[in-house]
Amino acid sequence: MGAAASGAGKADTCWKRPEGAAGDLESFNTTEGFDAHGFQQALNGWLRQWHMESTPPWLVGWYNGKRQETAGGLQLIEADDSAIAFALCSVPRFIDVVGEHYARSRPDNNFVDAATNEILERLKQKLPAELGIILANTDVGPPYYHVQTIGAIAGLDEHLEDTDIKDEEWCEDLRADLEDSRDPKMWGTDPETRRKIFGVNVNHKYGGWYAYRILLVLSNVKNSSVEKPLVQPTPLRFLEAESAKRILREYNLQHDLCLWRNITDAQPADCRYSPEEYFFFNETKPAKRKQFLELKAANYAEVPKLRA
Ligand code: B12
Repeated sequence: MGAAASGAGKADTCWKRPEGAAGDLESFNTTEGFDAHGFQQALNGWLRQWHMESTPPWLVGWYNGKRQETAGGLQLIEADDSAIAFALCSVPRFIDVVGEHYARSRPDNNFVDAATNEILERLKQKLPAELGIILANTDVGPPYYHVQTIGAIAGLDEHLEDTDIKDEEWCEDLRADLEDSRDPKMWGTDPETRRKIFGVNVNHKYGGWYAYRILLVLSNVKNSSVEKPLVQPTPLRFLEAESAKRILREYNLQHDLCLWRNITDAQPADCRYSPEEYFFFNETKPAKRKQFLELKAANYAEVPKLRA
């Protein structure tokens, strides 16, 4: 039985974060014989303190190819197809990083983006320029990138579209429910938009309790010069048909309850957002988010130092 179900503490946990020593990152300063997986480990070692994690390494061409196939070539990454890249996600307890950033900098709005940008700048300083670093906050554009496609081609998570559900009657029912529930004031009157089922990504460890934040491309590191050339992984398919339906329905119909984020009822508590995180990330009013962060900041005995 999982800890969440038994209430027996943290025996069943996803809290074991990827291994890797943060201090190693600067040593990846030559492009020849580049150890892409070793770099990912060092990156994860550095990211751990920010409550973030990296995808495995992937090639720009895998992403651009998939965008050609599925979206007519929209939102491509402008780098060589053989360049190595990573996407960085925030995971549970990222709210603490956002709170600390707020207490240090008191931004007026876009509190999460501002915290992400601070991490992005720290990472830029840390990484050897020889690698041809390109960094972008994927919640802010232009340029815009389709991060769910990145997760899918990198083998981090499973991408679910309505076309994956082999039950047209079920899809039609969901479309009808969406049309009834989506307010035309927000969604407009076009029936196609109001009936659209949006795709969602699901991670085997975090379910949906994480978010894509940063794109990192090592534009000078090519697949021909890495120690072990990368081979594109087979797309993940770990969800049972019934779970896939439940998640797609919850994500589209009542995403703010966040039930779509659970793979099972026994999802360990530390693989989900904390209660305060749940409320903060569901809050859409900037003034209320600001007030939440003010309350959080009042609990620090001194201005929090940068984590790295
Ligand atoms: C715009 C946007 C929205 C818009 C529109 C939704 C949308 N999907 O477009 C609105 C405001 C409605 C929205 C809402 C939400 N969003 Co939003 N949103 C985005 C954003 C910024 C861009 C997405 C985009 O480009 N849309 C353009 C349209 C055309 O894309 P699309 O509908 O997905 O269609 C594409 C795919 O279907 C793809 N495709 C087709 N076939 C196939 C097959 C395969 C295998 C693959 C890989 C792709 C693929 O091609 C299509 C054309 O581009 C992304 C972050 C990002 N940078 O990508 C987050 C993102 C998609 N949102 C996210 C979330 C969590 C939400 C919310 C739950 C709110 C929240 N933040 O908690 C709600 C839920 C959605 C709902 N039920 O209404 C997460 C999803 C995480 C996940 N696990 O999948 C993302 C990735 C943000 C993040 N930082 O992680 N969102």
